[in-house]
Amino acid sequence: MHVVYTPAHLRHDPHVEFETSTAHSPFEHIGRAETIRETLQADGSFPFRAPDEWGTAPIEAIHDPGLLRFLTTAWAEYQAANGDHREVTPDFFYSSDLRNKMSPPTEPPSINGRMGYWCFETTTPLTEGTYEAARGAVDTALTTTKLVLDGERYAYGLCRPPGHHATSRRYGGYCFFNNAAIAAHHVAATTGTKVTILDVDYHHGNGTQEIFYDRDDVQYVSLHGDPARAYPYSIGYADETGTGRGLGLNLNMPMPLRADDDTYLAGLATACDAISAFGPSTLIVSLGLDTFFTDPISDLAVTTDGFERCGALVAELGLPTVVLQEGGYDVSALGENVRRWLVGLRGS
Ligand code: Q9C
Ligand code: ZN
Repeated sequence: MHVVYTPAHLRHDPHVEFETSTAHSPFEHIGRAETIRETLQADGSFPFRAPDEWGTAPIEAIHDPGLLRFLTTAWAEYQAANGDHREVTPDFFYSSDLRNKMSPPTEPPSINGRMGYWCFETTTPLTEGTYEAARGAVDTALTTTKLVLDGERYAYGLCRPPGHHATSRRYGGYCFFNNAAIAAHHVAATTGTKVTILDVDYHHGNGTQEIFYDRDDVQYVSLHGDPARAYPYSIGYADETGTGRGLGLNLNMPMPLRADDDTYLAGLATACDAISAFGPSTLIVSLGLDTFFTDPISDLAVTTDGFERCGALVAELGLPTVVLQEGGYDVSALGENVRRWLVGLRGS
């Protein structure tokens, strides 16, 4: 199984995250991807390659061109307007409720206003090289996808920053471009076949759900901490099943507090039944390891052995499978947890 990796992710290097009313060192940092790289390289059975360059067209197929335009220049524009800041976070968020009974909000002219127009929360700082890193993660996702379209059974893209919280028009949740959504659309658009995104990150992939909610060519299936208690709070409930042509093709499976391996795997088996019923040509896995029992920001209780069982259960679908990295914040265990999930998938 090939691993696609680029050091471009090192350019997204936040030192501060505003979360739970404190400024602290970020949970999402360069050490995450580096420990995964080191663990998979040390294993010796995962050949590495760099991504190809895909340009911006695949991003604009999913995201508002305004979001792309904003992210190319926002960090530099912020410096020019506000003086030197190592990293940049909005201090104002647009809400359509602010303009109740009026025309909907449009992109404001000032950089401070635009920060809050394109971003939806406070934990996702822009640093000097964030845009290049986010482009590298998209290139990684697309190159991993191409390996599978060209005939490899499995491939793993070490995407960082992650992607599944990024909506068609907003960034947040450590995510800038939705790597998995861009990959899924690429498969659907270039092959004319159906695709499933199976999202096993602890957090609901609100961005991916939003992007495909009305489409009948991409199914979204997610297991995640119940949004009644877990980020992103406002989305991810079981009664969100799709709309229009997409009705019935969005499956949310909120998980109870401290769900263990057996509970989680029972949910995953149900998810796999729904995937088989849809009959996709290709599976894209949004792989988060933040369901781990010692993850610092999550509350499920999956173990390292459980991750290998998850990979093996997904392999039983018998589908060409693109695995893309999302979250996972217990850095001491992250590399081994990814490795064991992939070992389970490939069967040895
Ligand atoms: N107090 C991913 O795993 N912070 N993103 C949650 C809870 C943001 C997670 C705050 C979590 C984003 C890709
Ligand atoms: Zn997550």
